[in-house]
Amino acid sequence: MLTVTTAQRGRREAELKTTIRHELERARSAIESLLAPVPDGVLAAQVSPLQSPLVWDLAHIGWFEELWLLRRVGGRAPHEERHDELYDAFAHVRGERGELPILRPEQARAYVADVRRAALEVLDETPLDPGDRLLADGYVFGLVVSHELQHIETILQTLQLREQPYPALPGPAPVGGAGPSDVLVPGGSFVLGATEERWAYDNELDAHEVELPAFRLDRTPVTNGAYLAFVEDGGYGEPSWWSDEGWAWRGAENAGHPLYWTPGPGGWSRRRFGRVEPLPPAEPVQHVSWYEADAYARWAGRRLPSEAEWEKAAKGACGAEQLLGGVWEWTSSHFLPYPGFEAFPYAEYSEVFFGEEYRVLRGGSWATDPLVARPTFRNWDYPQRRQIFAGFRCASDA
Ligand code: AVJ
Ligand code: FE
Repeated sequence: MLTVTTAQRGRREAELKTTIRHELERARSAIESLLAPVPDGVLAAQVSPLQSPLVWDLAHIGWFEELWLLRRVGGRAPHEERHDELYDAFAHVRGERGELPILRPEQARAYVADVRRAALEVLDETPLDPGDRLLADGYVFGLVVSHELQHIETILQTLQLREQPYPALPGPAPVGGAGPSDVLVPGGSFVLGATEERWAYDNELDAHEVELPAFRLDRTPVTNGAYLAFVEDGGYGEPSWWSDEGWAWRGAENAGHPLYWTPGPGGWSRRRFGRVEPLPPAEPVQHVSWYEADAYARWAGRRLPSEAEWEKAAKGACGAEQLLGGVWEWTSSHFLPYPGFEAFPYAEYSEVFFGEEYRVLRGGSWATDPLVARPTFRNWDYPQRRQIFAGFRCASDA
């Protein structure tokens, strides 16, 4: 029989709702365990102009869930009108949020718990109508899960900026194993973009064929040890390795090494979650700007891969390793729409950021949840940003 019976449809929907409940709970316990060791005074503090106070992230997660699940799907009234202004990321820049009349930690915890209780009621009550794009495959619930998971990383960036010790955390796996320094990715076409991912973001669509000439790609991300050779070779003092913009950035920042590194008589050290430790040479380099990645590549006689090259390598068996879940990898690409792009379900996720101001990062870091760190996921940031868990690998024409 070719038709799907009502009973089969009902069972599939029940399974999907179980998955959604589980993912919502998984995201929330990750957020709660990250924030648990942080005193309320620190939660409310503006740690850096680059980041929101941690308690803003928490309430913003709840506000986003309220907006999409309670109000949009459930048709419920706003919890508090003023939250729309306080927790909309476009209303105030991150560096100003500590000055706003935002919820105090205990209020924020109560707010997100209230929203979650109501969101689970909405999930129970709402048929996941396959004819409604927002509800088909539980898309809007997936959006809320993905959003919360992405804020795990924002919170970790803030905790890394602090000088006070935070409980030990895993990091990117060291680069090891025998193998060539780079691999050949044969020329030919492949499909760029999401085809199977049910909760793909609009910017991963439309999937389309892309033809690429053969290229070479580093087998692994650039390590601290390899990057140190650039530093010690005087790479930060040689303008010919840098783009004009990169050289201007380097001068304005007076940058001489990645963020969190310190030179010392006994060698280089780095600060990680409030602890200063010897620089681990085999670990992928992190906390470099796009400008630094670009300069290193020029010094090494290479270039950065485009995002299409990166995704082709990540989707095929070319022998490249540690592409997912180690460090975000800067690419040479600006953040631009794929052909046929349509903002869904809102322009403020991707569309308003398209343009030449941003560079695309791929792969996800050790701080990125595996649901997000997928081969098609596109992250973007300003080329000067260094607080993100970003490194890179190099490429060259074959
Ligand atoms: C995809 C990481 C660029 O932090 O601005 C979080 C993720 N969007 N809340 C960002 C996001 C809305 C986004 N990045
Ligand atoms: Fe957000």
